[in-house]
Amino acid sequence: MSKIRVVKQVLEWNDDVSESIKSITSEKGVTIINVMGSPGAGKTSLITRLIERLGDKYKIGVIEGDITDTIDADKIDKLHIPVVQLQTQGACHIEAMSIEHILPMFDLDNIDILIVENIGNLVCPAEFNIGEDFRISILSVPEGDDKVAKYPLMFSTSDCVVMHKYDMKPYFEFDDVRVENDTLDRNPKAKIFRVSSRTEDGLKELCEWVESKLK
Ligand SMILES: Nc1nc2c(ncn2[C@@H]2O[C@H](COP(=O)(O)OP(=O)(O)O)[C@@H](O)[C@H]2O)c(=O)[nH]1
Ligand SMILES: [Mg+2]
Ligand SMILES: [Zn+2]
Repeated sequence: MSKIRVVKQVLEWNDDVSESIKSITSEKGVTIINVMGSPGAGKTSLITRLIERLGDKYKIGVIEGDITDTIDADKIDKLHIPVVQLQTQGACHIEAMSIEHILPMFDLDNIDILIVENIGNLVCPAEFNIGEDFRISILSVPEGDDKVAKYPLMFSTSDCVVMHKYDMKPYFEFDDVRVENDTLDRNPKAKIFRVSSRTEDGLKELCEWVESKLK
């Protein structure tokens, strides 16, 4: 019988680090939310709205994941929220090791919710647990109603799917029922919200759901 030790690169030790982040945040009562979606789906806009609506009641911190620059972190900083910009320098997803490294930069005794804006990408961010308590995936109306079927992993591993920019629906052939069915077929427990960060429709319901998921 073979005694060769086998280690599966990255994903296996990524999960170990993810679990160690979870034990730290459990002790500190911090809820980590992993926000994923394409570039331009409205991740930063939605996070801003969540901060506006929940920021009086909860202490919120943000990790902004981007390939380069501090454009999104600058926006969050204006809200007077503790924020760290993670620059992946080309990598197209966030790994748990980066979150583990950044976590001590926050005063976790004074954070209830840590929101992570993942790299804009519908593919590999979904493959990496980052110590999150739950995942919100955003699919905006202009991206098209076939994206759950074409990029199933992200939507099937998310606790919540936001159909975003819902104010744009009259201008696109976007079948919201198809998105809902494509999601629920793969992920029957997913919560689905139709939201506009512009008109703020649907935000109240989303915020109530987020609150129900906090530690
Ligand atoms: N019509 C409409 N535009 C939105 C909405 N949310 C965001 N946007 C716009 O979409 C663009 C990308 O938003 P951003 O939040 O930067 O997306 P991110 O790249 O996913 O973080 C910006 O021009 C926003 O003003 C929305 O609910 N409705
Ligand atoms: Mg952004
Ligand atoms: Zn990637």
